[in-house]
Amino acid sequence: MKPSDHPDPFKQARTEQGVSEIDDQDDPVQMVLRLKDVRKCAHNWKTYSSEATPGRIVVPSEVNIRDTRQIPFEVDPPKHGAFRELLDPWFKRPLQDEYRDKLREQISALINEVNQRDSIEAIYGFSLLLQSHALTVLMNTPESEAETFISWGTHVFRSEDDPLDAGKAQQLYDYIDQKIDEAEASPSDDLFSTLLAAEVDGARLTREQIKGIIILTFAGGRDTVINMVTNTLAYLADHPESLQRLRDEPEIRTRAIEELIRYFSPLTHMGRVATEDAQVCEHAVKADSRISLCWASANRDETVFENPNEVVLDRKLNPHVAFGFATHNCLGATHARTIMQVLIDELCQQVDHIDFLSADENIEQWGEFARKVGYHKLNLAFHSV
Ligand code: EMZ
Repeated sequence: MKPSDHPDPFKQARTEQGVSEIDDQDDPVQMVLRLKDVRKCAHNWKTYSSEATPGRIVVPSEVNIRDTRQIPFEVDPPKHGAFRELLDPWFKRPLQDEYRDKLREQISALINEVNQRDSIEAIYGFSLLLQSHALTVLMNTPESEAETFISWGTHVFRSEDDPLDAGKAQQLYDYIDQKIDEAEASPSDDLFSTLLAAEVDGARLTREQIKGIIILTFAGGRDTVINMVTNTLAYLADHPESLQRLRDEPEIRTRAIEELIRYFSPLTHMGRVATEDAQVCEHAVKADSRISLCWASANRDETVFENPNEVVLDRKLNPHVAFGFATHNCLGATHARTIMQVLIDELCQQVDHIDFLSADENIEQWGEFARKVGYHKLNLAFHSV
């Protein structure tokens, strides 16, 4: 085992049963573990709904810290489609040169800075900064807002000793309320103002709907992007030959990024609520009970991926589901992929190698499964080319 490895805790349960039940705040969840079943259930939104009580499809459930429905994430078709139509153009802006150039400027400056230091703690000294600055580009708000985002830490609903921190959540809700007020008073071209002016099915969005979209924008891509970036740095530190290969063979970078996303699967799983009695892998799923689509397990499914527990940088067939699948595939995926492209390009250009100094792993516990999702601390030393 190398320090940057992420073992697969689901193998036995996936191959033997295909599902495994865990408890979550006395509201059990049947985890679906095989790729084929995960895709089937994700596709079947009529039986496995996302439109339950707000927060209930998230595992751990957020019903106790959130009343606002996140949009489009907690809305089913056909309404879901109308919201996606409104939001897709905004969330596809990362494909524009100007957007990419802004990210490049931010990420290049950050790498240049860490290159000068003897060592850094990568989460608070790199990934959190990168995610927060990039978020200002996604929201089209002044870059100075990043300071506020940084002050919230790595998860908007979780703090170090509390996996569901109501006080912390309130901070985010207050910020959003204040920004909507400001946008009402003096509109700009940021996401708040754009949503205030937008219509869905011929009607203006309600304030609650705008909040639901913005909360998702803040919460959905927070710890996931931070873990993705941190895990990538740890991997490249541990595998200098891979950094060299990415430098020498730029044509494999797109594949390499998908492979890293598959391997790290920053979001372990996402829930659904059954609307009727159903069955997964011969296990009964009762109406109104929860299942989870375990992207992390599906992405190591040995019946689909050859050498699933290895990072194969130029993996050719890679039908991973790290960004979800079907109706609810990730709205922020283009932003996340663009961050990864710019990050890899800039690392190849500016960094000769990275020393892995020490790490404190972040292990999630889901019932019997202990899954490494990233790090609490990761100390690295960057060496410029
Ligand atoms: C929800 C979720 C979305 C949830 C795609 O994932 O991300 C989680 O980190 C949040 O806690 O509220 O936004």
